[in-house]
Amino acid sequence: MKLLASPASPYARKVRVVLAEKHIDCEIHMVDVQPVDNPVVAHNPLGKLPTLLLDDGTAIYDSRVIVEFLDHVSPIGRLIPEENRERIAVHRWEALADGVLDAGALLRAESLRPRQEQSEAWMARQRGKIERGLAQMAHDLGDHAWCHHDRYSLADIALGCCLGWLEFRRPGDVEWRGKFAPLARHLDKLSQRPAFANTVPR
Ligand SMILES: N[C@@H](CCC(=O)N[C@@H](CS)C(=O)NCC(=O)O)C(=O)O
Repeated sequence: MKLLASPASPYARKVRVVLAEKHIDCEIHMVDVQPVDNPVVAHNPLGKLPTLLLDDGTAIYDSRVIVEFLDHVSPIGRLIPEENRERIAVHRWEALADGVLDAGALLRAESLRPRQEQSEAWMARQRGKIERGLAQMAHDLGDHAWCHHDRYSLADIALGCCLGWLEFRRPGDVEWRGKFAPLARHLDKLSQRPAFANTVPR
């Protein structure tokens, strides 16, 4: 298996953390997706990272599909529960964390455009999604040890990758550490895990 990734991508980091936590061997190729004819397009029409290439040539995307696949590749340290409501609860965390990232990426892209072309209304819309998403996750996490019930799961990994990227890119200078203490505490705790420490975005 080969994973096409980039050192800064939070979605690819989610997959890299899952690979490490589950001790799955996989070659990781860092690719630049900025050029129009980048090497990902040959495997994924969307040209996005992460893309996982299986040994038979099958390409799997996006990150949510890849992590679901990987969790079944090895029974070691299951990260997604089997039971329907439990599984959906973990995927809901993931959808929220990824959704905050999506809004963060849009906010960042807009802020990199020439000042006179930037839409304040569009940026405020994305900022609202980020702030509401973080508020919901901080409320749900509260003073619990883990996002979902009493064990480490994909929900924690998705949240950690989301917060790590916010800290790295600071889209729109959204100040979240002071405002959402449970999230700051959780990121600090997750950062101690080798799977997170070895994949810090850069
Ligand atoms: N929903 C996708 C998002 C993937 C994504 O947007 N990846 C970015 C890198 S962080 C990318 O490849 N962007 C290149 C592009 O959109 O052309 C996932 O979870 O995998």
